[in-house]
Amino acid sequence: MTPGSRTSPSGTSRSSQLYERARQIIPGGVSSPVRAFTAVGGTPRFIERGQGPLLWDVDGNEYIDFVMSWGPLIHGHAFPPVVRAVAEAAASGTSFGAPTKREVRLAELIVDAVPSAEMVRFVSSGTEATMSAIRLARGWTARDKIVKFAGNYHGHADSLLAQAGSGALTLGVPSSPGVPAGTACDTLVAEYNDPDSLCALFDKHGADIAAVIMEPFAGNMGVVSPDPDFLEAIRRLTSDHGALFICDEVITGFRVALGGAQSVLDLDPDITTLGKILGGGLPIGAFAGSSDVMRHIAPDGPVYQAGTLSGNPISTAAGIANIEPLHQPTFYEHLKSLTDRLAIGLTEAAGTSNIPVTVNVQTGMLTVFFTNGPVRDLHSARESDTGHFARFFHAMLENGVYIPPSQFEAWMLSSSHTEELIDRTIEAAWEAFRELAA
Ligand code: HOZ
Repeated sequence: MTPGSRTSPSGTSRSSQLYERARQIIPGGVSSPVRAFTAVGGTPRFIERGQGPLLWDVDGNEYIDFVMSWGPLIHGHAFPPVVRAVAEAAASGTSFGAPTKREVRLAELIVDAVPSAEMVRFVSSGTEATMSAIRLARGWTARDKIVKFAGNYHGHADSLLAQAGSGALTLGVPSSPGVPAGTACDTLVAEYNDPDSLCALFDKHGADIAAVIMEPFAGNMGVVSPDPDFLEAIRRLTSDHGALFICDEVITGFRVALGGAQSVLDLDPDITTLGKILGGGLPIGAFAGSSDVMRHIAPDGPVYQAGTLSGNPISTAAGIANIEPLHQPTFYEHLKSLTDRLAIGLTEAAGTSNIPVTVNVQTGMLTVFFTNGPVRDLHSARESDTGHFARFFHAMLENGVYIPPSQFEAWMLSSSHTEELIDRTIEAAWEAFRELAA
């Protein structure tokens, strides 16, 4: 079938059967909540394989993929250098629990690319990266409280699940049961893009705040960009009060630019967290910062952090193979032009339907909000009509385009999305908006 054409010649019966089986033995039938289509209804597609920008489900339906494993696949599915690197690494042993040359190479790639990174510690996921960064900040400052922003998501560690975005927001459990009250009370929440709300927290708790953690371009309440005065306030208030600034670049790292959002926005964080693209689709995370701060981690320093699979040889091999090609001089120019082409096309398609839509875009990522906007924080993101989103999602899926099954996530592009496929996606959106308006 032609990508972007109507799907389901053979329906979704195999996905439905697998979903039924899965739900008997896996909560919600999925290994991560937002995959379950809870917010949009219907049957999650069980995926058989991916190639470049395309996905095939177990019923043989073909999709243009804008989930891209939620971000890691900056070159598309089954990127040959990553596939080769994984095969070669696996053939030499899948894990050693001892240092390897590849860890050193991948750490060097990070230090070269990410402006604020002087030293790096590898972990196995983005959640572990943010969790460890918080512990490091607490150990460094000898303080307990942290500040996060409403609608930002930093993985599912206890201290970070307060007014959290992503699946937590999608499912309406932004502050999860199971987080001890004693932990929750050390997490303070300010409003994104609202320097006054951050200032108020520092006025009251300044001497107890270990760190402020933020998504430099938010991706987990949909794509939202920061105002310059908001960024300036974070750096000024953390510096003035002796707190650390943690920049969570798990999504934006290597996506919006080789040096991440901090290179685009001219930020100078104390700690940066990374994941996703860093592993090319294999599990990995990292946190990085100045040597001073990073040497506070064991065994150089007293803050304990460890992991059997940390710096895993297959993940680091995949990471190197994923990141080295990002140094091509026109890589990000090309990715930006594809993303802008899609954002403009989607905005024009929506314009014909009189359905209020705001498209927020950064290089390699965008979100279509069903509201007049502007969308600049959690409050305005929540103005989006999620009923319209659900209908749009299914119309796109039926037209062979697979986007995140939640209003509050980012569409992810890769260098493998050709202009032709972007234009087919825009055609599918015209059709979807026509259906919505009817
Ligand atoms: N937290 C991811 C989206 N921002 C979702 C991960 C997944 O479901 O795979």
